[in-house]
Amino acid sequence: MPAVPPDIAERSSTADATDPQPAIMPAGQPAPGVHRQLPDTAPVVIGDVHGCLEPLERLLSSIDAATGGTAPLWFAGDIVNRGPQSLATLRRIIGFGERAHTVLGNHEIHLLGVAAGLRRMRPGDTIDEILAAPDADELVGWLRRRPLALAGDDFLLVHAGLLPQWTVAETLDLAARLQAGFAGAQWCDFAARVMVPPPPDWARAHGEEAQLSLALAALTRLRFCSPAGAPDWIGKDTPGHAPAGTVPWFDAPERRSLATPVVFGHWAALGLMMREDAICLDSGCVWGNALSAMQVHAEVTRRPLFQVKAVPEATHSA
Ligand SMILES: [Mn+2]
Repeated sequence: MPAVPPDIAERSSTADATDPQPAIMPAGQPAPGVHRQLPDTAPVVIGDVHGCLEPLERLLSSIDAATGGTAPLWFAGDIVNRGPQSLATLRRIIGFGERAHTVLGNHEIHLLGVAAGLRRMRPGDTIDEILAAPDADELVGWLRRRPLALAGDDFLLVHAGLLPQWTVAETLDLAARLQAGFAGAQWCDFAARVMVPPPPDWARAHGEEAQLSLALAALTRLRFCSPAGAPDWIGKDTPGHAPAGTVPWFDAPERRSLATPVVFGHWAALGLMMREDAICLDSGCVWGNALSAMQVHAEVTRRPLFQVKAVPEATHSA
């Protein structure tokens, strides 16, 4: 297991990403001249939950208290597996209906692979309760219809990363083709064609299946790549321990998506990272650190951060 830094910032409820002052107006104190707050429709993006339902409930309470309970909830993927309550977490998120959206993470793709008979369960997997549920077909059906990328008003959400050659529009097109394949009636055949070792880089991805296999891998697993965009699929550590000849994907020179902020998870060793062009929200809840979320307004100075510890304070001592 890679070392996950324990130095997650201690934040009990909310704080602004860039301003030391809290971004949330105190309850009952509207700004002068404002009689009724309009609903805030900027999505709150939630990092990798991994079946950690109890911290998710505390985080949702904090989000709802600050935003009025109607803000769209966008999950960064890896909502299931590794943690203690994969099935209940999945049901909770499905239960939000149109309010919640999630992109697929590598753990959802793994689950789909197991469901399709392409993958075996691995040690530490906690997805068996989903596949054994009486309504497993419906649960798997819901998952395989989810997107691999979501466009906000002024940002893009993916689970892991983008290759430097992709524009945001090209990324959304690749993600839509993958989603259509997994949603289709022949989805097991489609999964067998794209859940394969991908070509080594985009320049050598010739043809539909080569492109989609590399797109699936990058969108759900990318961390490091060469400056020219050849992914390294092994390194999981911090950027300071990048495999030789690689950089974090978001630091690749001439990245064509640079003008649009990309929000992602997947990289627990990187942890919470808030830059204008790249925002990582995987703060390692399933490893005992914290669960993070950010309401992503277009304005950089209006992106409140929500964070709860994996274990509640009261039971943390002793
Ligand atoms: Mn992941």
